[in-house]
Amino acid sequence: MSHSLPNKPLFITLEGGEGAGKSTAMRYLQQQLTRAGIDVLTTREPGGTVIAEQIRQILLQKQDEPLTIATELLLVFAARSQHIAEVIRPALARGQWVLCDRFTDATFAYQGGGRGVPLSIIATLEQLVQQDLQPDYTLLLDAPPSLGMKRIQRRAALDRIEAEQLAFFERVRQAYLLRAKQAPERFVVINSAKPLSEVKRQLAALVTQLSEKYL
Ligand code: Z5A
Repeated sequence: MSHSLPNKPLFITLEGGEGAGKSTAMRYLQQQLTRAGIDVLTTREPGGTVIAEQIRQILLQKQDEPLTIATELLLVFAARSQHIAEVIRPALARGQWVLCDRFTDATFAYQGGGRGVPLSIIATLEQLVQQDLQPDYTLLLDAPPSLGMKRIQRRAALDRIEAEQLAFFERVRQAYLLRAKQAPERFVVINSAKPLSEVKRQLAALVTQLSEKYL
């Protein structure tokens, strides 16, 4: 565990493939952090503001006109720019911790690993849109894509990205794992193929560690 100062509100992101359990983990973490007396704001990407949620619709809806890879990449960062300006920075400035379901690691994983966009291009857009803003911690919920897909197949319909082939999600997973390896001080990797009770046990331990360190 790294870097940030005590009493500084933390910016924590959750990442992982489809059905890895991010939303479930986020609800649980929010509960635990609130119980520890921390004022926490939860949000998600793409989305989190009115305009960013409109962009999310374009990104996820299946439409007759295919989105080019460049359009997808630019839309993801356009939504992020709104989200940072309207939600993330103001919350941190007010002293709230921010829990965000996906952030720029998702762009490196999906647009980089999945679609093959050169990582240097993503890094340039990251610099433009985020400047000095980086997550303090990133929880990577990691599970084989076949398991995640099985978990979400109970849903009514898959969105535009969920409808990709398994090989795409394998590349996404490997890109996430590489990011985690490259920044071990920021990433906490949780094996989310394990039963939910075990995942929650690890999340609770993390909350204890964070509150001891930062409160
Ligand atoms: N995207 C992108 O391409 N580039 C970017 O920069 C960004 C995003 C930011 C929207 O993501 C899409 O945007 C996403 C990437 C792309 N791709 N797609 N599609 P999203 O986060 O809104 O949607 P998602 O990834 O599809 O999330 P999800 O399907 O909701 O998955 P989840 O939140 O990780 O899973 P969950 O809802 O918590 O759990 C799924 C089910 O599994 C549920 O029934 C749980 O009860 C169950 N579950 C969870 N954990 C367990 C364990 N441990 N054991 C057993 N069962 C479990």
